[in-house]
Amino acid sequence: MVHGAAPGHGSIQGVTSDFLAACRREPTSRTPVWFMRQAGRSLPEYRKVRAGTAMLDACATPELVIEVTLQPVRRHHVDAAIFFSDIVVPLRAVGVDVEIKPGVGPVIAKPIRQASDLDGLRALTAEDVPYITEAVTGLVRELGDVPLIGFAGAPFTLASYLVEGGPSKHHEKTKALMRSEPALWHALCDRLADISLEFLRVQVGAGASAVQLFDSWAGALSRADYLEFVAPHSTKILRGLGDSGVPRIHFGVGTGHMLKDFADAGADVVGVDWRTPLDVASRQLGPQIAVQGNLDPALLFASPEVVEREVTRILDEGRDAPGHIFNLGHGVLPDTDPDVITRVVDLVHERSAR
Ligand code: 1CP
Repeated sequence: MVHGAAPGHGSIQGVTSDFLAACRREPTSRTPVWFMRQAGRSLPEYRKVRAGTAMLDACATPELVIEVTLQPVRRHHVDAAIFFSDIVVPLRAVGVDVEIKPGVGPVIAKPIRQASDLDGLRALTAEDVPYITEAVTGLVRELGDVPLIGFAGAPFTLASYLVEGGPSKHHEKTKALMRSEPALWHALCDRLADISLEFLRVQVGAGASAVQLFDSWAGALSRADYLEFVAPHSTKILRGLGDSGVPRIHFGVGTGHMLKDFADAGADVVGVDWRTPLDVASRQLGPQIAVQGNLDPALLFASPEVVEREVTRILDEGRDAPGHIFNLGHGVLPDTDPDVITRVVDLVHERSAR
C-alpha cells in the first residue's frame, strides 16, 4: 500500500476517496489534487528506472509501469494515480508502426493519407494488450485506497499523429483531410473511437476507478468543425463507458470555446486549461458537471509567492463548482522541480481542508 487516502466520500467497493467524490459532485474533506503527466517526466527516480528502455517497451513491461505509476503517489501524496502509458500504445498494439522518439514524441512510419491506409488499423481486443491488464491489476493492489485513473487518446488527437506522421504545430494535413475527404475522416475516427473505447474498457475491467479522455489538440478546431467532425466520435467513447459506472474526465487544451460540447460528449468532469477561470467554466457547464484544473504548468517555475497566490485563486474560483479536482491546465513540463509539485499538493490540501 502506498499511503492512506484522507477520509472522504465517493465510496466504491468500500473504498473512500475525495477524488472520486469530487468527480461525482459529492462532498469532500478537502480538494483532491493530481497532475497530468505526474508519472515520468520531471522525476529523477523515473529517469533512473527508464534508462536504457525505449518508451513504448517500458509501457509493455508491467513491473516498470507499476513502479513509474507509483513514484509520484509516494513522493507527492497526490489523491489519484495516472496509469503510466501513452495514447499511442493501443495503436502499436494493433500493428501501427509507431515509435516515441526522445525529445520529439510519437512518430508514425507510414502516415494515413488514403482509404487503403485504414487497412492497418484493425480493432483492438483485450488479448492484444495482456501487459495492460497485468499492470492495472498489480497497480490496483499496490495502490490500496488511492484510485487509479485509466486513459486514452481521443480520435482527433490520435488522428493528428497518424495523419501528420508525428507531432504538429498547425495540424494542417489533418484539417485538410478532415475537410477534403470527410468520408475517410469519419471512417478513420470511427476506428480510433473503437480502439480507444476498448483500451479504456480493458483498464476499467482490470480495476481502474476513473478514466480520462485526452483530446489535447482539439482546441485547434473551430467549434463548428469540432461538432461536425470530432464530437460524434468522442461521444461514442464516453457514452460507451456509461454503463461502467466510473467517472469520465474529458480534457483538451484551448477548448474554452467549446467546454459545454466537451461535457455533452458524455463527461462527468471537464478538464479546463489555465486560459479559462474555473468559475467562468463552471457557469457554462452547469450543476451536473465537475471541473478539473487549472494551474498554468509554466507557473511552477515562478517564485513561491506566485505559486501560492495562484493555488489560492484557483481554489477560490473552483469553490462554487459542483465538484473541483485540482490539476494543472496541461501536463507537468519536463524541467519542473519536483519539490514545487509536492508543495502545491500540500498547499491545496491545507488551504481547502473543511
Ligand atoms: O522518454 C520519455 O520519457 C517519453 C516521454 C513520454 C512520457 C513519460 C511520452 C512521449 N509519453 C509519456 C507518458 C504519458 N503520455 C502519460 C503518462 C502518465 C502521466 O504521467 O500523465 C500520459 C497521460 C500520456 C498521454 C499523451 N501522450 C498525450 C495526452 C496528454 C498531453 O500531454 O497532452 C499526448 C498528446 C501524448 C503524445 C506524446 N507522447 C510523448 C510525447 C512527448 C507526446 C507529445 C508530443 C507532442 O508534442 O505532440
